[in-house]
Amino acid sequence: MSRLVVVSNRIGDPRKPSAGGLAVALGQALQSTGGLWFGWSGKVVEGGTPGEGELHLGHAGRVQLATVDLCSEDHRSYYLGYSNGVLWPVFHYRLDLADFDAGFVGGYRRVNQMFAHRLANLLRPDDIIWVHDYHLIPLAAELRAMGCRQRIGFFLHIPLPPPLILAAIPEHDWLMRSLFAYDLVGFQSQADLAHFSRYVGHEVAADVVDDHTFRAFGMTLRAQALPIGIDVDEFSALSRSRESQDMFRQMRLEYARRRLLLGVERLDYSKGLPQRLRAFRQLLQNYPENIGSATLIQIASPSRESVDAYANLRQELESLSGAINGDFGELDWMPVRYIHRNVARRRLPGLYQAARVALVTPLRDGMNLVAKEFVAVQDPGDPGVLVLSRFAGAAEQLAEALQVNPYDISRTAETMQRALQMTQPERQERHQALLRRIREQDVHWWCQGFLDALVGPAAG
Ligand code: GDG
Repeated sequence: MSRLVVVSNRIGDPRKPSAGGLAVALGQALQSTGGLWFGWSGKVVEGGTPGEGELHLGHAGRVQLATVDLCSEDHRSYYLGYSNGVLWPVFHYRLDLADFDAGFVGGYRRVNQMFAHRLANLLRPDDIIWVHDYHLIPLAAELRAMGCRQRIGFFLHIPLPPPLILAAIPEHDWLMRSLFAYDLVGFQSQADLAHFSRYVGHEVAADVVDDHTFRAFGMTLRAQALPIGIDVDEFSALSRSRESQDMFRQMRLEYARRRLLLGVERLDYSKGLPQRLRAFRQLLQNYPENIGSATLIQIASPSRESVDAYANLRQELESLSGAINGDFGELDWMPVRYIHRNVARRRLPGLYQAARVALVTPLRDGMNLVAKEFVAVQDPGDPGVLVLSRFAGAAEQLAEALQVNPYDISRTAETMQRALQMTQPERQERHQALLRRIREQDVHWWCQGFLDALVGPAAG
């Protein structure tokens, strides 16, 4: 059997429960083939030489781990600058937040070249290579330039925007051409795949052989929409842990007379947090029966704090939640509990179970796993309600959620009210359908589906 090689910007230790479903699923696939996981070590070396990170080799069970350090200049240009200052905002439709500083792309390319060099020395001829996410788009092209002929697949975890938004990136043609060095490219949703098809059809006049096969630059690429899932059993098992149950009991006790609405995400401008807080304020204004009762717990775990847009967002959220509490709060009730800290993964299921409504209302999201985690741990007899943005990739699969346009503040408030008032039979019916879908299309289905497509017949 071929060995699986996974390449991602950050690598996780698949043996740690804190690793999360993706690391666990990839870890299982890697364990079964005695595979290799390659990526950035997470270490930034002050004053090191650009493009010359040190390689470290280690093991996690049967999985070989290979990590590379970044010097501060590479971290600045490849990670903060191009990946998170250009690709992340543009791919989330936020041209206004993109910093097209010409210097960043050089660092992005240099680090991809360095990763390719370090990785190429570790490869075997029959390896299957699976590259993850926007940090590493040109990796296969760099590997091919060095003579690597292995099967290489790429999965984009974030959305792919429509062609005219993509075309705002000065290097868009180079990036998209780089994708043709892969044998298979996976997207989260049909919408992303449609954008890709339109881009290559119009911008590079690719020969669109069929819905999944594209020919350009003398290369043929297969592309597929394959929505990522969660490990439902692993996450349900986590809900039975002592920490999770303690959390659930504590929240139920503390909020016995209240109704909890919950948001959990990294603090990121793609997640629609200010809009959500405004909609919650309208809920209190328009439906005053919620005053003294509805409580929004918003966990916004720290993320990319050295990128300016994130610091501004943090200020905006602090000021919005402070204003709502000031305007509506009472001595024994605060409407918003805004927590800018990470919550231990083992406690999350208990929090999800205590919530009557989950608010998953990103402005744009590749998939959104929080929506699926919430569904996974609800009590089927008395489940909570999922309010989901139509702009999350998950909306294509989770049609039975209450879907909203997060830019439409008053309709979102109305939907929050509808969620709070939903009858038990309707909640049960919707939850049953959602649970079935996330079970059928879980993370193992996703992982196997991608690998089967990658090792299937060559595109030529
Ligand atoms: C990218 C794409 C796509 C959140 N806060 C805490 C915490 N989390 C965990 C959640 C969930 C994960 O982080 C977040 O995953 P999402 O999918 O919601 O969002 P991104 O981080 O933006 O992920 C996204 C995903 O990649 C996978 O392809 O779905 O669209 O943007 O698992 O539970 N975990 C802990 N404490 C927190 O405070 N422990």
